[in-house]
Amino acid sequence: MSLVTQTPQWQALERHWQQLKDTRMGDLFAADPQRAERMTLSAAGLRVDYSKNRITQETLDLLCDLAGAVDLPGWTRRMFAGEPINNTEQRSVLHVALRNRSNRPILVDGTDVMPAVNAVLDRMETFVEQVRAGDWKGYTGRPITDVVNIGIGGSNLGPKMVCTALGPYLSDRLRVHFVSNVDGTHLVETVRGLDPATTLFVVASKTFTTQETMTNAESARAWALASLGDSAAVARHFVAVSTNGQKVAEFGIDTANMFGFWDWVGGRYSLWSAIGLPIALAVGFDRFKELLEGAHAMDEHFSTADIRENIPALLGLLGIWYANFAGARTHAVLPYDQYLRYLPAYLQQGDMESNGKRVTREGVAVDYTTGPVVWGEAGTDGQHAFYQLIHQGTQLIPADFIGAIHSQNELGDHHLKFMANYFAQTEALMRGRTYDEALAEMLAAGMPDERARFLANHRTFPGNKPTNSILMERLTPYTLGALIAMYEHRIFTQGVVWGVNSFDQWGVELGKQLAGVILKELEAGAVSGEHDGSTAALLEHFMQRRT
Ligand code: G6Q
Repeated sequence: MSLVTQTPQWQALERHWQQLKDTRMGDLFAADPQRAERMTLSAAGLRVDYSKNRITQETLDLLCDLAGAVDLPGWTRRMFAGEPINNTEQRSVLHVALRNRSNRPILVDGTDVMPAVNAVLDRMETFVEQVRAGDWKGYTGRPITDVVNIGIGGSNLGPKMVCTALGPYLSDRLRVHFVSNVDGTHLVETVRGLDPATTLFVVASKTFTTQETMTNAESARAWALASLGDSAAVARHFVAVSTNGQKVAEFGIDTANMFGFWDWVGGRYSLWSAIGLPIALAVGFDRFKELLEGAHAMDEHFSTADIRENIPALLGLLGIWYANFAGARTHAVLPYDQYLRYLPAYLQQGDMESNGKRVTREGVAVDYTTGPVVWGEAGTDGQHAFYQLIHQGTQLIPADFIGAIHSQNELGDHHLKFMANYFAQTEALMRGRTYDEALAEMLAAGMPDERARFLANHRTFPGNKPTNSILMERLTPYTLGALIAMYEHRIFTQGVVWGVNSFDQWGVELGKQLAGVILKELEAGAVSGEHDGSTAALLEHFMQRRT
């Protein structure tokens, strides 16, 4: 199996970058008045303008040839058909089935998964309605006012991000909180002020063995029972979301209060499953369904549109262009929406855990860059912090700007000011400012010639920085679902080009093992394992100071 770098399509792109690397985007716009129109696509409520990229029609043709060479359409078909494309874990990858609102059969080992998916959705709906209506009573007969989701990684980031993003849709009488970190502070600070009699814990863990989650769940149970007294109260105050019924029962949660999912749902792709229970509790089941519908609309687009008109595929290919041919090492996600403030952290996991891989599906070491570092911050805060480096630093940082035409909180002229920044930044990143422009501006302002000439270099911006502008009418459950699914398929596209398995996470598994070994030593109060000098000294120091 040859690496993608040996394909003629890859090599053509390498040559093409050499030809194009000094081309100015401004010149490309000047030469083609239709460029913005030609390089804008719409689907599932999202409008994506990718014209401010360092590309020509030839670049797009070559990138699409590359997608053909790695058989992106074939891999897409295989994913949607339930084939076990997660080859190291021998699993299907079917988050698309969780939001398959068409109910078209999707087979895993010859069995249609849709009846099981729909059955869990039905159970979730019944439960959510009971809790939201106040009909699900706590042990003392009082309705639930607070839900605490205990989970980490994929069992936390997605629901937390979505519950924050859907702020305007939150219930007034049911607050949802998230505890993930095993640092006791997280649980203590979260339950401070909550009443055990009206608090419901959702213990969310695919495996139900994750150290952080199980530790937090046990402490939460102790906190609840310290006040409620009777262990029978657990049945009214704890529900589980898991694939592991046996462990759920061992923990003491009645499996009647367990919402299941399946091994073909990866943690970081699981917010569409029962892991989304806190979302449905927070915004109501109808809104949760709208979220699924938006994602489904994006799935339909991704699985049917030609690559040239396919938003996630093109965004993925543009990322390949910068990472593998232009030398970019990071990708910035910059939402101009305060409700989307956790989106960068969510995508950081989605992307970096999926494509942070060093061998191909076949286990061959790659000789090219794979997943970039994904980072970002909600605008305009980032502008007053790290944008400096994007504008004038030495690294090439492609960036996605995400915004909405209507704010969920129209307050005076805030939204116009906010979006003025959104538009101005992508324009400035592309245009830059030449030495002569900087100089002329300072001289016109009356600055002495010598001082202006000294400062002109500092005030010069190279520009030609690539951005995508993603706009939606309004941030709703539907558009949010579409946006998340767009990024999932962008990640998928890149994984296919790099030939990696985007759906395993052996690095995460390693972390789980390592901490277990050291914990035993900390509990025993003595270093017994084999450690490097630094780790051994750190452990000794820590244990001495604890006694
Ligand atoms: C996600 C990862 C990882 C996982 C957590 C929690 O894709 O596998 O982030 O979600 O480690 O695992 P559990 O849900 O099994 O507790």
